[in-house]
Amino acid sequence: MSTLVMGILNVTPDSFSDGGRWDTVDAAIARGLELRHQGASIVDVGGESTRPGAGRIEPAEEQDRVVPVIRSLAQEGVTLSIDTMHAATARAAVEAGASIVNDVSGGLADADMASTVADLGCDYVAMHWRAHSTEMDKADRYDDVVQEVRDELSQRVDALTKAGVASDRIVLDPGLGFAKVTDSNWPLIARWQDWSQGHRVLIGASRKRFLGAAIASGGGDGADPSNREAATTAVTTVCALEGAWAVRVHDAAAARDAISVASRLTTAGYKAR
Ligand code: PMM
Repeated sequence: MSTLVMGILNVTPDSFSDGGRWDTVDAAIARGLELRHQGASIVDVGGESTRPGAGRIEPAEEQDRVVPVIRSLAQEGVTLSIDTMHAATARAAVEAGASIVNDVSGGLADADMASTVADLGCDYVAMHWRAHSTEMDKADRYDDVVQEVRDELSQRVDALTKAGVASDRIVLDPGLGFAKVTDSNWPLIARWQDWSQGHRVLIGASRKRFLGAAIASGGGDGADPSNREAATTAVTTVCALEGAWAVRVHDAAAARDAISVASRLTTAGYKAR
């Protein structure tokens, strides 16, 4: 099956790349429909920013932001994931029509998450995570980043399955940019089969800082996240060639086109490792 596009819909005033753009319900619904039109098979709705240094918000405020948007987009037939670390928000979102819980903490931030997801019986994205946004850059300390991410994700899978989440419901994500400032990110993209342990894989590289650093090393201007789209699309192409389940992106049309190119190459005989 070809790689899916997960379009990012941050209903937040302060996300690093698109904060404040879709923070009214009507603007968010219009953006969700636009993402679908541009090729997103899934729209990922988030109400709490996880950009480096961001503070937490209460679940009630988060739900006020995301639930009306999810309810309306679900009525339009859009497949939705809820980007949350709060079990209560995961439940409210699934009850409003979301079918995937996307938890950047892999269940570490809320002790009720695993049992809630088991009860909901939905797909669950467990992302590699070490610390909240105010602390995460300091947690970029690895002897062997691929092995450590593999081990830490494996512990999350064990905890989730013990709580009753079906193993085939769990999607793994390396958490690019989370406790990974620049160089730690690349081996996780280059060698994702070495940490994914047979699970479906989601990669979220879109417009992140480590791409800015790569762009600068090639003489480009990567300081502004909006200049990182071509680099994002390059990562999407590799992910699609290598058979990732989905990519989480801001520009759904660019990802859709990159996946179409990868699919032609695969048909023409390109061999993934
Ligand atoms: N990155 C962000 C937010 N949520 N979820 C998953 N599964 N993977 C990611 O890499 C990820 C995420 C931060 O990016 P944003 O502020 O552009 O949403």
